[in-house]
Amino acid sequence: TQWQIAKKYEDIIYQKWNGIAKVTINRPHKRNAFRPKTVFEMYDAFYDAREDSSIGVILLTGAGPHTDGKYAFCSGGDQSIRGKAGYIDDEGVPRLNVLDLQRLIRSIPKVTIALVAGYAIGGGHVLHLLCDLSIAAENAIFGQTGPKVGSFDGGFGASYLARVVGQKKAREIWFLCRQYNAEEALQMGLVNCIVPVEQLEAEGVKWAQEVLQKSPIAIRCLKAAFNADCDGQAGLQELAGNATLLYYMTEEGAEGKQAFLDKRQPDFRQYPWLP
Ligand code: 2NE
Repeated sequence: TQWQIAKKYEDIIYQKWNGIAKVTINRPHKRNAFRPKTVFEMYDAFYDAREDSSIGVILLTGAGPHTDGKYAFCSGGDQSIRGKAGYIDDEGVPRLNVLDLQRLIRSIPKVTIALVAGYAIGGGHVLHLLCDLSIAAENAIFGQTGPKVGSFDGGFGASYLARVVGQKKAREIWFLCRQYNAEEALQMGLVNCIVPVEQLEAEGVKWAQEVLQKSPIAIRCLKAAFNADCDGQAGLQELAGNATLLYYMTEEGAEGKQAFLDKRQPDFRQYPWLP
């Protein structure tokens, strides 16, 4: 792979190659904990990937190993800048902007794949959870810490986790704040496969290339359908948005618009009332 830098950022590395975008959290000295700036940059990169029609798959990963040899995907919110009402940005504003990023990852009509080496902890664990697929390195470690560090994620972090691993396991993960290795994560359906750490990116690229050979509209509708089952009216909006997109692409849909522009009555009689 010959990754090309797509845009320069401070806290992340954003690259593209052959239909794949790669977002790398680049704060290894903090186990890739995110501050508001990190999240704004990730949001910007994911938004760019969403807008770029040549991109079908987005890989999310963490830079590493750090100088101490340890790997991390992401260790959640940067506790050193956590203030009284959120994570403090450069202007002194307290933020929980990772929630915006969560929704974007969830609804982006492309396939997101988390490549997890080392720690996926706290809000970092939720980010991998929200990706469509997760590939773990053998050294991956998963867990939530909220109740230990005075935080919690009662949104996707609780309800979607329970959808993925089941209610009992999700409650265990949050109530006991244990750490789980890659094998345990695979057993509970939290990751799709495990590979040696040196093969992690190659495996992610391989999965991405398989996805890229598939029909973009089929994939986007399936992603929206999987989301709709869990996401209430927001999920239905996503799914219905895809139905509208497909309708616009039909002659029948175009006739309505054309008739308006032509200042005539629309002629829908040529289109069948299918069974
Ligand atoms: C990730 C973990 C388990 C790694 O442990 P270990 O022993 O391998 O590393 P160590 O020494 O703890 O960390 C290395 C350096 O990274 C910093 C540490 O402070 C340390 O810095 P120095 O002492 O070398 O200067 N570091 C690691 N994680 C950090 C973090 N999240 N914020 C700031 N600095 C961090 C271990 O480090 C750990 O448990 N980290 C904390 C995990 C955590 O509790 N994250 C926050 C959860 S809450 C959250 O993310 C959240 C939410 O619940 C709701 C909304 C939004 C966010």
